[in-house]
Formats: sequence, structure tokens, C-alpha cells
Amino acid sequence: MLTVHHLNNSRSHRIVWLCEELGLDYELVKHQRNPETQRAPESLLGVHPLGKAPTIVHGGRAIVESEAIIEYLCNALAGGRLSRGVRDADYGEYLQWLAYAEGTLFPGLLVDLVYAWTGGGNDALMGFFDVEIAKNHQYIEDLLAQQDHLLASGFSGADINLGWALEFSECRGRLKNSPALRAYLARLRARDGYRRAIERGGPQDLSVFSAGLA
Ligand SMILES: N[C@@H](CCC(=O)N[C@@H](CS)C(=O)NCC(=O)O)C(=O)O
Repeated sequence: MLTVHHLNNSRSHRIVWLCEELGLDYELVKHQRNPETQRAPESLLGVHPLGKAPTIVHGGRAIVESEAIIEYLCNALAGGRLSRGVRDADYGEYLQWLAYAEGTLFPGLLVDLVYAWTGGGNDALMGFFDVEIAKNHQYIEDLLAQQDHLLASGFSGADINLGWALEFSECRGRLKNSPALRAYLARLRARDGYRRAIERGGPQDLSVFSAGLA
């Protein structure tokens, strides 16, 4: 049995979405953020020592990290669907894009949020990340102005990983000058799998992360 631990308004939306895209049979356990602190509740710490979402449990083993979970579900439970394998010409690009959302794009967005939440502080630090955030959004804007998905070969788990990060960018006001990224997000949200994930997992309201914006 596959169990998906889902925290409201969080990255675990990705995994509910992927399960729906793959048509997997899974138990969904919902956890609620503390409305004051936005931190995960104790119930998630009972599943994994980090208390993070997403966490899945399969065959008695708990697994965290969105990228790892995406690869695990596609390959261990879905015969490689929505992933790419070593024999695919775009295997390297797939791995790159799968890693990119959390490894490169998100850290700057998190600094941006913490900067706003803590009422500012280190302007030099934020200045560094402002440049990084803009550069990265332009990089993916340029790509997605030319093709519908991260890989020219079509939709993949990497789009799911990036999709949530872009929803976060949007709530931080970072997509205003990125028409191709807004159109890409609209395409992702129009997918049946995305819609089913919202029906089962609950709505995504990331507005709580809009702190500091006019
Ligand atoms: N790198 C991890 C990040 C996981 C993560 O930070 N999840 C957030 C939700 S978006 C969380 O669990 N926050 C609650 C907390 O830290 O208390 C991944 O990609 O899955």
C-alpha cells in the first residue's frame, strides 16, 4: 500500500497530482499547517523525523524529497511513465529539470519569503537573491516561450516539480513579467490530473505566503 502524507498548501500537492496523473491507488493522509506559524503539525513528525511534506510510505519505508518521490513513483510503481530513462535522448535534461525546481529556483524564493516574514534585514543578501531570482525566471521564460513543457518530448514529472515552485513564484509576485510562465502554469492547471489532485487533496491557497507584497 502506498500512503501519501499531504500538508495543506504545500509541495505535497505535487505528489497527489503525480499519483492522479499515474492513476495510482493510494491512501491520502491530510495534515494541517499551524495557521500562525505555517509549520507542519506533530502528526508529520510521527511519520518521518524531519516532519516534512511530501512524505510517502511504501512497503513500510518512509521517503521524503519531492524529486526522489517523483522518480520512485514513476519507476517503482508506474513502469517509468512520466519519467525518462537512460536510453532516452533527453534523459540528462530530464534529470536537470527535475533537480532544478528545488535545487536552484526555490532557494531564492525561500530567502525572499523569509526576508518579508522577518520584516527585512539583510539587504545585501536579498540583493544577491533578487538577481538570481530574476535570472532564473528569465531562463525558464525563454525556454517555455518556445515549447509547451520543460522537455520537447512532452509532459513529465519535472513539470510537476517545477509547477509547484512556479505557483509559489506567482504568490510572491514574481511572474508579473513572465507571460510564458503564466501560460505554462495555466496549461498545467488545466490538466485533468491537476484538477483531480485539487478535488482529492483540497484547494491550493498560497496567498499566506504573499507577505510583504502590496
Ligand atoms: N526539499 C523538500 C522540501 C520539503 C518542505 O520543506 N516541505 C514544506 C512544505 S512546502 C514543509 O513540510 N513545511 C513544514 C515545516 O517545515 O514545518 C522537498 O522538495 O520535498
